[in-house]
Amino acid sequence: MSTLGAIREKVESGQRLSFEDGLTLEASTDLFTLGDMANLVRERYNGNFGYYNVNTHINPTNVCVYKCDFCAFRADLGEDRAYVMDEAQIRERALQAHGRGATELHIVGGLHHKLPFQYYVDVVKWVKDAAPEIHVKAYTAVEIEWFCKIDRKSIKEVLETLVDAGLGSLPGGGAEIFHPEVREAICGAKASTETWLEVHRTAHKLGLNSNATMLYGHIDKPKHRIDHMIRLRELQDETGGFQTFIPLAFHPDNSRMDEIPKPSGVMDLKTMAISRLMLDNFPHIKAYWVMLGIKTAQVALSFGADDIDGTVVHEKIYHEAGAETPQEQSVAEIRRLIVEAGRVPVERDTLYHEVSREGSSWASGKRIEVPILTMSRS
Ligand code: V47
Repeated sequence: MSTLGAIREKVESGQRLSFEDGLTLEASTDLFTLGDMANLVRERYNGNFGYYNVNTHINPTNVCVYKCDFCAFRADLGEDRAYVMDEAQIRERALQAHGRGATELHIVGGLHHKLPFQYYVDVVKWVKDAAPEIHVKAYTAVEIEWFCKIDRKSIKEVLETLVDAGLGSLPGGGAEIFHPEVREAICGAKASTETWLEVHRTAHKLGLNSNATMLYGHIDKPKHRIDHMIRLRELQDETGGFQTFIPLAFHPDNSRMDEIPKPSGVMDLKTMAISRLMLDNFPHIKAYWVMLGIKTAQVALSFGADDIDGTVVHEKIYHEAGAETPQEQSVAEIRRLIVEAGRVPVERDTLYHEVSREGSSWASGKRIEVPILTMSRS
């Protein structure tokens, strides 16, 4: 077993941490040391910047063929709370987002038993037609696999069709926990680990960037989380296409795992710090305020995170699962929280270009350069 002292030496000299190092970090209760090491890496990669964006979510349908144990959002066909957004609603949401200055629409939803792939393609087209400047970050790898199944197409063909419709990048959802001991227990029916990774590999080869997530704080154990991060790190070594890692804290309410307590504040900050330390080739680590709560997200800016996501508006997946955060944060409030945490607020677009705003319009400027160091593999 490695020691925290030996790990600090590795971190300071930019050496890659091993699986065993990850377990040592997980076993430690020395939160300040973990945070301090993560902060070193965070500042090495992102200086003093604290990124945010102006975005909105659209969940086009909550009807889903799968019944993942952790999900409080899904509905069955014919259930009272089941819905499918139509063209007018999607266009209205895109126009509303545009009117509020959003640079990004985050679109994810259920895998509807009856909707054809064309509906999901049209959703992207309707948004781009209504608000051409908006970046569409849409459809998790799980949805992409579903589209392959219902339309008998390869991953590459599905992604190319969506790119032609206006898709800009892939969000990181659906990753949950890759280790089979956990994946099979909580969401065994949906896209396998290999498929999730293959979708992102294919997207990166097509020149699309994507994010990655990890759903923690349910039946997962330290070895599962470290294994998850190492699988992502290996794919990132291969493709370099991931932008941001987002550890997602499990919200139990209204799910089939509602007997499990929410992860604690210590676990949230530890997981953030360990993510920053293990994922040495990911440019960004996001503290998604919707699920962490705005107070923990703010503190996380000193525990490895450099980004707190966006204004959000219309979030359903967490709010159905008991998130008590508001639906929306104003830009002024996000900036205030970042400044108070001692960071310099930078509005970014989805691909980490700095956004400059003059009057009511916005323009993406230069890509924010992140000095990814070559890690020594020892
Ligand atoms: O894959 C579902 C998670 C994810 C619950 O890419 C739950 O920028 C906790 O991936 N408790 C979707 N988590 C959200 C997502 C995301 C969020 C923010 C930013 C980005 C990005 C991606 O939400 C799902 C699942 O892991 N989830 N139900 C729940 N009860």
